[in-house]
Amino acid sequence: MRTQVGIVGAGPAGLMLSHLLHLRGIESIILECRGRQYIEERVRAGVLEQGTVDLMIETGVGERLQREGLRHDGVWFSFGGRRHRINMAELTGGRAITVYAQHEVVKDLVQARLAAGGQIVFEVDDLSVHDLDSPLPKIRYRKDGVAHELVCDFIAGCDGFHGVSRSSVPAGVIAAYERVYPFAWLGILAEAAPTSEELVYTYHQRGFALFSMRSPGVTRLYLQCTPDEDLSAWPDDRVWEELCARMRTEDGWAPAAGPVIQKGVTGMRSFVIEPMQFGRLFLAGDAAHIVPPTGAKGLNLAISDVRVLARALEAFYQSGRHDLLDQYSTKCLRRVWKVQRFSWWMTSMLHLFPGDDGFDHRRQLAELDYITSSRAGMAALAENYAGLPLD
Ligand code: RFL
Ligand code: PHB
Repeated sequence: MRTQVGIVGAGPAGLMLSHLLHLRGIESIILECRGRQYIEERVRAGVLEQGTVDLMIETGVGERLQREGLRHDGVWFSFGGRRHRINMAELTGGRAITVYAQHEVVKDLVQARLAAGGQIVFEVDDLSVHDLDSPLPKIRYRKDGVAHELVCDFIAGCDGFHGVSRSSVPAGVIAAYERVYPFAWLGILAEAAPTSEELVYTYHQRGFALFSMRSPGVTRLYLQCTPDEDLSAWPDDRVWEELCARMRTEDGWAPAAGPVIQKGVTGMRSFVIEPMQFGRLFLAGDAAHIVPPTGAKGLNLAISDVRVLARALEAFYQSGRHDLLDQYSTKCLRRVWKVQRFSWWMTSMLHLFPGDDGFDHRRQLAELDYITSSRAGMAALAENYAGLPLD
C-alpha cells in the first residue's frame, strides 16, 4: 500500500490533520488501534479555544458545533467564599471559549473524513514505524491477523502520550522536559442541570475543584485528589459532599447533584519533547507534549500543531519547498512552551501542594485577587484562556 502521509492515531490531531490535508488535495491514511465506537465515546476534554472553533467552522466541520456548542464569554474564579467573573470576550476583543466535548469533535471529523472517501483503518495491531530518516518511511501493522506495510512520503505520529511513534526515534535525538505533579483530578459526569452558565475554578483549603458542563442537562466536575486515589473510597455521596464543601460560596451557590454517569482519576503532568520531528516523522499533539488539564489546552494544542504541519506539507507538495517542514518543530514549540507556562501557572495557583504553608496560601490568594481585580491581570488570563491567536 502507498500513501502520501501515513497518520498514526485517530484522535483530534490525526483526524484534523487528515481533514486539512484532504482540503489541500493531499492523500492520507489513518491507522487507529481502537474501534470507531470506542474513540467516539471516550470522555475527555470539553473546552475549545476560539482558534479551534474558527478552524472547525472555516473547514466545514463546525455545523453541529455551532448548533450544540455552548459559547462562554466569561470564566469564574472562586476563593475566600466568593466568585469573581473574568469577562474574556470584553478583554480580548470578542474571543471566547466554547464547551463542546472532545468526542463530539472526533465524531464530526470521522464523519467528514468518511463522507469524503477518506481511509481510517480501525483496530490495527502491532503497529511499528520504519526507515524514518529515508525518503520512503514505512508503517507496518496487522489488521484481522494479516500483516500490512504502508509506504509513505511522511509519517505523522498522532498517537498520543502512550503511542509508539515517539519511542521509535533513536535514543539521544530528542530531549524530554517533564514535571509530574503530586496530585490528580477525580472527575465525574452527572445528569444534573449546570447551576452556573460558565466554568468555575475553585481554590479552597480542602483542595482545588472545577465546575464545568457538557450540555444543558449534564454537569462535569473535578476534585483535586491524590495520584493513587482509590475510586472505591469515593461513593457518589462522598463526591457530592466534597464538591459542595469546596465549591459552596457565601451567597449559597453550589453545584446541583444528580446521578453520576461516569467517574475517573486523571494524573497531572507537563511534558515536552524537542524537537518534534525526526527525519520524515512529525510528532503532533499528545505524542509530543502533555499539559496538566487546568488550562484546558491539550486538545487545542493538538489542533494548532496539525494546522502548522498541514501548511508545511502543502508547501512541499505544491512547490517542493522544505523550509516550512524544517521549521515545523521550532514554530510549534514557541506556542507549546507558552501554553505549558500558562497550564503550569494555573495549576500552581489553584492547587494545594504537599508541604505548603501559610506563606504559600497567602501568596496564592494574592495572585487570585490580582488576576480577578487588575485589568492587566484579567487581560493576561483572558488572552491565554481564550487562546493565543494562531498565526
Ligand atoms: P489522543 O486523543 O490521545 O489520540 C491518540 C490516538 O492514537 C491512538 N493510538 C494508536 N493507534 C495506532 N497504533 C498505536 N500504537 C496507537 N497508540 C495510540 C489512540 O487510540 C488514540 O485514538 O491524542 P491527540 O489527538 O494528540 O489529542 C490530544 C487530546 O486528546 C488531549 O490533549 C486532551 O484530551 C487533553 N484534555 C483537555 N484538552 C483540552 O484542550 N481541553 C480540556 O478541557 C481538556 N480536558 C483532557 C481534559 C484530557 C483528559 N484526560 C482523560 C487525559 C480532561 C481529561 C480528563
Ligand atoms: C472539562 O469540561 O472537562 C474541563 C474544563 C476545563 C478544564 C479541564 C476540563 O480546565
